[in-house]
Amino acid sequence: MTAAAVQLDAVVVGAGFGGMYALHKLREQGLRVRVLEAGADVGGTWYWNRYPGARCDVPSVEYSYSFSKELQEEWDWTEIMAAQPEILRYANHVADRFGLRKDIVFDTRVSAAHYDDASGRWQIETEAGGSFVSRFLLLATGCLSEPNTPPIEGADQFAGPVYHTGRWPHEGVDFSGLRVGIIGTGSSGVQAIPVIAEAAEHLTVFQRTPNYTLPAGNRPLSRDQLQRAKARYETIRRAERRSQGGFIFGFGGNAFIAPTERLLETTEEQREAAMDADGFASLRRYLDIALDPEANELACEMYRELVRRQVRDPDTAEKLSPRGYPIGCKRPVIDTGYLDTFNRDNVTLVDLRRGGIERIVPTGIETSQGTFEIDALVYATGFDAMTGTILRIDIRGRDGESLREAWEAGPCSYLGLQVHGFPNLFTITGPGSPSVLTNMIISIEQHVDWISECIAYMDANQLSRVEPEADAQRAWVEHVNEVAKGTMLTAPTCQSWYLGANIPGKPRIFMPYVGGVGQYREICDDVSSDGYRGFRLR
Ligand code: N01
Repeated sequence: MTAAAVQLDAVVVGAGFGGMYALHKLREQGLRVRVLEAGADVGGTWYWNRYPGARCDVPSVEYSYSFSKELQEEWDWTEIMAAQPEILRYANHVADRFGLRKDIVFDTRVSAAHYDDASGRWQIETEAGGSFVSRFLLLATGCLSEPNTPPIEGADQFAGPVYHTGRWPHEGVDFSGLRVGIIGTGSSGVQAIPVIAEAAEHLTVFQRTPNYTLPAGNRPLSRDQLQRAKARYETIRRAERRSQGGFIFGFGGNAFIAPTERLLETTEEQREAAMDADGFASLRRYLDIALDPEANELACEMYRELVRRQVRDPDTAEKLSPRGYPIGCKRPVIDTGYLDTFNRDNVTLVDLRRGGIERIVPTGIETSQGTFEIDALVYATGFDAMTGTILRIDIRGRDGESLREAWEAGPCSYLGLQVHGFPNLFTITGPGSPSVLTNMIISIEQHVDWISECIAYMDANQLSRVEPEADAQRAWVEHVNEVAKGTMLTAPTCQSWYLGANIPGKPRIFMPYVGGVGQYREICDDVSSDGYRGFRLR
């Protein structure tokens, strides 16, 4: 350790919504805090993901901080689900309003964090050679922040510009007059494709797995809707905190239909009538799609029928039809005009199930179906989710054990908050917590509040170290697996990033906690009010 190391109570890694709130909360508690952020400014996911069409899929009245009534009152969202620039403006407003920037070190990537048991301190190093010493280390590194670029032969030979949706240039990209190729049709691809298709001369979409995507139903948020939501904010927030997903769609609009019917109890005529009346949104009506494989398969068939109705060319419709995995096994995808994009003359869909990518050449992409010439290439190929960014840091715990070793067979934690062997290290929305299955901001606030209360309890009781017991951690991991079992999320045919299945060699473990925001909060509160049951406090 160099003499110049900055001495702190807490180091927070990441200045997205998690890190910003952690800084505010812990600073208010009187702690000396520093946030270390790899980017040049705040916003996390909304700082990096500036690709065309990027937008939230949770209503912004709900996907926003609830910790400050004044903040809630003064910020006016303009659309039901805000686009990336508006969310980034909001993040900047929060940083200014609460004076956060003075304690954030930007353009600083953490390379290592080693725990010294003798002093009870974390020693944190940055890639640029900076050193920090801190009692607590909070990883607010985001669940989807380590971009995945698949290794494709010849990729470095491509002559034109190459982009990744998760690292989009801040000055934007002008695709006019260009033949663009895009690989990937997850949430990012599905949002970007319609917008790029409008700008480019030609767009070729390389699709490995078609997705079940439902219309976003986004629209401007009227003054009246906003005022009604603001008037009900307390009720909305209380309901979110008790809910399954951390949202209730309580913004005064009606874009979302609450499921109340059973698909298996409908007749063919009723299903036809539902599809005629509501199109894809009709699939939101049925409760049993998420629960019953037979209902799910029927819903998949309805989905394919709706694709055939929407997409003019029958072969393209067939290519866009998902098969062999259930609706609900992957993160739900919502779109604005996605399927209609494939009715455009300047869009070609390459179904990689009929022959995969063989290599990238300077002028395009070679597949076993032929070569597709392109001038610019976009990877919409997702992330090494939930663990990628954490494990990129060389983290070593009490006995010098590395977190990479501890998580070799998949991430283990107690409550998704702490890892045995790594005292005073907290993960904000880490694996084993509801995180990505929920409204992230509600889950972030719950984690930060719990961690700050734990630190306050330690300070009040002159305790210096907190760490989960091995048994408590084992029991929690079993519980996380148990509740995920039998859901569509862990169906044997499911290949999702929730399971790590998108990264070759990553252990297949279901990472988030399915129990829901309300139940999870009760468990965490019960643990803390029971003297931090399962944690060893020294
Ligand atoms: O990433 P993904 P994403 N050759 O992993 C394909 C959040 N998010 O960035 O399915 C060819 O979902 C891959 O194909 P396959 C949200 O939580 C939210 O789109 O593996 N293709 C897939 O089509 C989301 O779930 C919002 O067969 C390859 C795509 O790339 C998460 O971020 C918006 C390939 C990756 O899809 C990730 O979404 C955007 C290869 N070698 C993102 N490798 C909203 O709030 C991968 N693919 C709306």
